[in-house]
Amino acid sequence: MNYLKMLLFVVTVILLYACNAPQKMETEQPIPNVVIIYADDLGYGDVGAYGSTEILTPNIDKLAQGGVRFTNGYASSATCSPSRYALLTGGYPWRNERAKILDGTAPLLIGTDQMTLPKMFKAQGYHTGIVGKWHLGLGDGQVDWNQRIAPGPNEVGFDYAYIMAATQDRVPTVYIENGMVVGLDSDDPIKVSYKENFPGEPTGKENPEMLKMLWHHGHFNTVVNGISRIGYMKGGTSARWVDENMADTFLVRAQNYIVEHSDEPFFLYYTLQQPHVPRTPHPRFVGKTDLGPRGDVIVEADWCIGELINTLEAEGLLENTLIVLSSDNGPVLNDGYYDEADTRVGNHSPAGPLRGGKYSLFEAGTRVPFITYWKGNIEPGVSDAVVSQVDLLSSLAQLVGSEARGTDSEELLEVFMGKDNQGREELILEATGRTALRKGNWILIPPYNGVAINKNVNIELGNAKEYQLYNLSEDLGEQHNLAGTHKEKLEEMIATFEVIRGEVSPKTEKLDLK
Ligand code: NG6
Ligand code: CA
Repeated sequence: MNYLKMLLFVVTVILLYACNAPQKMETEQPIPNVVIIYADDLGYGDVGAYGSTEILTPNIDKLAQGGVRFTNGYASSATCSPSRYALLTGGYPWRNERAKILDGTAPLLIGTDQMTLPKMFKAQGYHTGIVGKWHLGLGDGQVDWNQRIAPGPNEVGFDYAYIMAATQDRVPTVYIENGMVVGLDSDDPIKVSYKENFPGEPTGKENPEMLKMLWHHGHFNTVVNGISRIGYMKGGTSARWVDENMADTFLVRAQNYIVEHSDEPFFLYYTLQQPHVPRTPHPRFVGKTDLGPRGDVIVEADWCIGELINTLEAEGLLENTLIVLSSDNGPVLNDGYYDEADTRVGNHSPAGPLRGGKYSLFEAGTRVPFITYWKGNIEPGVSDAVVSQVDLLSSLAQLVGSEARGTDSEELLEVFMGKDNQGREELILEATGRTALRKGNWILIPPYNGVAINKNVNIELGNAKEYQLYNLSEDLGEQHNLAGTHKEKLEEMIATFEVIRGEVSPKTEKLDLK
């Protein structure tokens, strides 16, 4: 009898607990699907909602008008792989020495034991998918592209992955679905090398007559679809992508993913390839702007985003999906091909009012369009809170009731939901291995020896022999270096910078600060 009573008690407790558990989900908001839409090299001024009048982006603007538009939203870095690393892991990329722009044969940058956004979601019962650009390395450095390629996205938390390995301008120029090259003919195996060409294979350097888009700097190796790339590749002919179809290919996969998982919570990381080089709009977008292919692919990207939103709406999911839109780094015009991006830019300002661009420690390198949208759940508005993509891991974990946190990821859920305006107090910005500090409205850029301007891409990198100190509240364009006149502020900023950067291993910490 006593035994039975106890059993009853235990069963009752378990039942009570089981009934209570879902309450977490029933608090203020329902637990939504999460879709991160991530553009490649889209600048702060490239979007209508951020002031562009020459390139129209009605679909992104709709998200901005119906959600929170951040005016101080940052990618962690001024280049792609480091920013993607930070977004997915919640850790600053400068803590990982390998977090640099990766070749197509680079090994996986994220440790399979690291916490990641998709792992966090998965643990909360979500299905997780990535469609688009990966650029975080694959395999262990010895990849056979004709076998299953691992570890990759599936091994760091994505249940489904349909990706390009690196960038549109790097080999291998094939899609990879859950580790397998799509459409590969086993009689025509793929070989990839970043060291030397395969005998007899044409290159942009030796066979310019094959090119439909000429290279300006770099990009003179293997020719695929009349465009020469970075790196060498042989074989895999049936699997090679058609550049002009890439946007549609990714869009359809992303839409299918949503439809297939509409009856369960999902996290979709939709990483568009535009407007990174080579810019290859589908023919139906050619001439949509007066700016040439760069403008046209931004219009194409905006259309894709609109179509994705339509799919969410058609599936009845728009009120139950948090959408985050951003870009991996700032804008660049000539990034290695003659595609008229610089000659036809006209009055358009890809960086908006900001200084610099991709690769730069100035604001335009890392400050990017950043929008959160959740129909019916986010009060529309504009926020000037400082937020970074590195904060998404901890903040989205808060959203879905997960205890997971990223090393450098702040809990800013209320800010992302537009309910609080208190963003980060401090943020380290990174550009090609160099770092700067934003604290409050102030920017500190320590001395760096490199060239002031990268002449190839015509972008000011932020390098100077002396400290640079800018007050963004009065000088958004970083024109007036106050280091000479604001000694106290300078010392305070240097001290903060050293405290944060001091956690870096001594090898990379060798910055001559004084
Ligand atoms: C650079 C490429 C550039 C682009 C970039 C990566 C040259 C000369 N330039 O090395 O074209 O591919 O890497 O861009 O090769 S990112 O957005 O993926 O970081
Ligand atoms: Ca990029």
